[in-house]
Amino acid sequence: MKEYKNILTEIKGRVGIVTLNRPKSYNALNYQLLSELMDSLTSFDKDKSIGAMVITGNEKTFAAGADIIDMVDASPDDMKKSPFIPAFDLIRRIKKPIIAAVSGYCLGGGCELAMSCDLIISSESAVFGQPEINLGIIPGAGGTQRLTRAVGKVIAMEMILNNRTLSAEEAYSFNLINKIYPVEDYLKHTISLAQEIAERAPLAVQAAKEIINQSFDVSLTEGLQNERESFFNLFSSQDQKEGMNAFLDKRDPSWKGD
Ligand code: DAK
Repeated sequence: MKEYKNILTEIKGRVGIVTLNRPKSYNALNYQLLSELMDSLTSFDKDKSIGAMVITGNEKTFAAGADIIDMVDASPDDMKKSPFIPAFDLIRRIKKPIIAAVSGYCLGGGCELAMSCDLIISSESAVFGQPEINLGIIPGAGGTQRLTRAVGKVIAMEMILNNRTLSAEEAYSFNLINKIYPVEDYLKHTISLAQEIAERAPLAVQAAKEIINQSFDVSLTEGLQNERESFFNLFSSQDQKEGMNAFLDKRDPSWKGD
């Protein structure tokens, strides 16, 4: 396994796990961390033995946002060249499901990173927020869009205009996250969920992820068309034959991912 400076990587069963690892700066997303994150997600996505990924931090912090030291003297042109842009674009192209396992601070770019994942599992101590207004900026990696789609306009307005933070309970009640567990075992539960998904038919899982995520971008008519095409395509896979034959034979399917 490759050695990185700002993240740790690990494979458990069919799950690739990335742990953000700059605890002294509350996992602030500096440029090197982002490039390591891109590298690790890309290699997990290419690895056929992996079916799903988890991005996590530590119990105190998922990530407190972009590293403010990297941005303090930046010009608009500097920001246009920021690795935030390729990193967040790359996460959108990852084919396998990614689950964010969040505990403690999940702020700014950290909250945007969690929202770029496909599911979010949180510990009871999680705090979600978009505090960029305190720095004289707005969210720039999807916060205004993904947060609004998840929690609705009025809560997003309060969070982004006035730095309202959400507890785990509130985030759950506003549909921002999937589940809450005690701090001691939120990560264990996240990895189990990722493993369950990773053991399912890989092509169908990836097709479902793609079409659900596309639904935020397209009209209902286009989305239904995309769904239908993807559905038809799966009938050219061996896994579809295997899944249906296994059902009829009353046995467990054995997925090949082709
Ligand atoms: N950046 C750099 N350092 C940070 C940091 C951050 N985001 N967050 C925390 N730290 C550092 C602190 O400076 C401190 O460092 P030392 O003084 O020990 O050297 C250390 O972590 C501990 O922090 P505190 O002393 O402040 O600890 P507290 O427990 O009192 O408070 C806190 C914890 C997380 C509530 C607080 O540190 C905090 O408010 N942090 C900043 C949160 C924030 O404002 N986040 C938003 C950042 S802006 C882009 C798209 C998006 C973005 C960027 C580019 N493009 C499209 C190009 C995203 C922007 C953002 O995320």
